[in-house]
Amino acid sequence: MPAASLLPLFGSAVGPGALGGPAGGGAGGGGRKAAGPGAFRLTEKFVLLLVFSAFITLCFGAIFFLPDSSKLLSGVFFHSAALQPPPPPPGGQPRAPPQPGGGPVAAAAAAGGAGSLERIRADHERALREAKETLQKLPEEIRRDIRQDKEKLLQDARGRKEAGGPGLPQRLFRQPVGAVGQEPSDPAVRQKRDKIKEMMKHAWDNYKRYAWGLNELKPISKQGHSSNLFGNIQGATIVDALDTLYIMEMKEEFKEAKEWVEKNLDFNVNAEISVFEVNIRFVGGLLSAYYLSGEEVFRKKAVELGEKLLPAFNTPTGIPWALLNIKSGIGRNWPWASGGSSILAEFGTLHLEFVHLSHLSGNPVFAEKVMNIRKVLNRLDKPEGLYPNYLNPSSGQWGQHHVSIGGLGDSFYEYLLKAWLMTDKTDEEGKKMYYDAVQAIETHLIRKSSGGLTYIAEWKGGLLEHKMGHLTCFAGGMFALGADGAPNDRTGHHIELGAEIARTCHESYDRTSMKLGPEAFRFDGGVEAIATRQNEKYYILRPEVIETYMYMWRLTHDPKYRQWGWEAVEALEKHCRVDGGYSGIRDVYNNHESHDDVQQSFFLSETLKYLYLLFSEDDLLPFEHWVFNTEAHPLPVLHKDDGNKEDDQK
Ligand code: DMJ
Repeated sequence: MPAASLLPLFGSAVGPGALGGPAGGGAGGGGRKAAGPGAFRLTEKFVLLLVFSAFITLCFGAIFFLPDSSKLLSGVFFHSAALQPPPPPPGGQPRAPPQPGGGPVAAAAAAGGAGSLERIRADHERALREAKETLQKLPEEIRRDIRQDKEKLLQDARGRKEAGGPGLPQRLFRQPVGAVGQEPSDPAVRQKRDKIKEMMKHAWDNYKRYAWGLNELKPISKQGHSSNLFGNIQGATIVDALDTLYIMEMKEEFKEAKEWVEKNLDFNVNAEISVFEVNIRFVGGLLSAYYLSGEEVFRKKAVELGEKLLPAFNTPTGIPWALLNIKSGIGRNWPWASGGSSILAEFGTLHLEFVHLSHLSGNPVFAEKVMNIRKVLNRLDKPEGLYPNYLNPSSGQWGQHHVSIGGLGDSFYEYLLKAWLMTDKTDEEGKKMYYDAVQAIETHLIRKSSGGLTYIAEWKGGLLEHKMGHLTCFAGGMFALGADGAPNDRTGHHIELGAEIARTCHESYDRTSMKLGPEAFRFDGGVEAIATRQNEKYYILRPEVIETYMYMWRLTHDPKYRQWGWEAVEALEKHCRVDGGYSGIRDVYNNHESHDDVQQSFFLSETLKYLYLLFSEDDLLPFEHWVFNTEAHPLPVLHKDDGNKEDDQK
């Protein structure tokens, strides 16, 4: 805007008192003319200076309010170039290969871009309005406003300090039941548990030695490993390991991890992250660390991170984006996902953490976001009662009809059940959705091989692919955990289903040379529970089979589950342990190890924790008082008789 057009505004606001001229229309201008340009008085000079500084500020403001040109360009010019290479093999979900097309993804990205243009325009208009208002004020008024703003900031800072965090209500911490347990009474079991603790120490010490503060460890090359799932948020292994260190009573290590979190865990970074991975590992890890230890820093960081994730829900349906830039708040979906869709296992695996974020922050917004996901899902027709893995966040319609209880689908089902359990069995909607889904899974996906092994196949538009992923093996534990509430007297049936899945998954381990399970195994072409494709023969230290052993042990006390767990310990020690930590294996059917050189953070948060619990007494993190998020981070059950006052007392 030209400076001249601002002058009349200014002249009428300053008034006669300021300029010493006659009152009346145009007095300010008249006064300036009479004095002549070379003879400005001090007040006039000050006023002119003010006008020009406002003008310069506006020009700079306009530059900053302009949208990020690279984003605009990619939205406008690169519609058909939205295909990007898929992210490298993930810690969590397996990623589907890139698909041709990519138009819907670009459209989705463009939708996000249109939203942000709107925001930018609104910001710009607001800034102009504010600048105009400021120009109409007397210098004394401006000085007073600045003073008041300063005081308010100081007051807010004082208030935050007293409350213990940014806007967090004060909260009396009481440690929930079972944060610590007894020593196992049987010396042989104690010895095994000690061995597992020693494994944790080996994994932790090497991470500390070679990759401290980075996300993961490369145990062969002895350096840090970074995955793009966390953008440039750092310290995934530290946050993922906190609660395992706590329950194993590795106090020194827990203390150093806490200090790192206090000093270094930083979410004010320009990073595009996976909402799902950051939620299950970082938010989940911080929440558990808080509930176990009562250290405020974990509550504060969890809520801070939760707030950073909220813009992911800014889609037409409220189904969140898979990827989010936590600085700009711009989201998008994986370029390979069918029709620009969000992924069931990703947006369906936020519920437990977000309910706890609301509980700990007093801010209902987190719970509202995840309850809305339920609402959207409940409005949709489900093919044969099944949930496809892809849902478009803009149209609210399913993408490709691919159903899986393994990658892309898995933890959505887990969270329905656990939402019900975590609310002390009051979340009836979650309960119904879970048991209805299991019914459909049993009818359409669960099959028995000719050799008598029960498996869960994948469903593609009505056709079955007789393949089961390592990830799917978690379902044995889930069926057993949900057995108690199963409708129509089917408790025994659900426990049996869990036991059968556990047996099948054990077979998938037992039929390899290394006694460690492949990423996926098949029941066709004359094989049962064996991987037939080279790219499905790897093992990346995943926990799901051991997770199922742990649930089956707790719920049946059948000693075979501890025996199978111990077989896994021996195999891990023999094939995955190296000087610099633990590594995944490229081919579990080979007699010689080819290491992948990654110590996944979930090895410390899940695999070792479930093993430790398998050899602990049932009083450590008992199921009546805790549920595990999908990364094995324990969250307390919100007991109804406590109201929303407090958690259980010891
Ligand atoms: C973990 O990150 C979580 O368990 C997730 O739900 C899927 N799988 C990986 C470990 O295999």
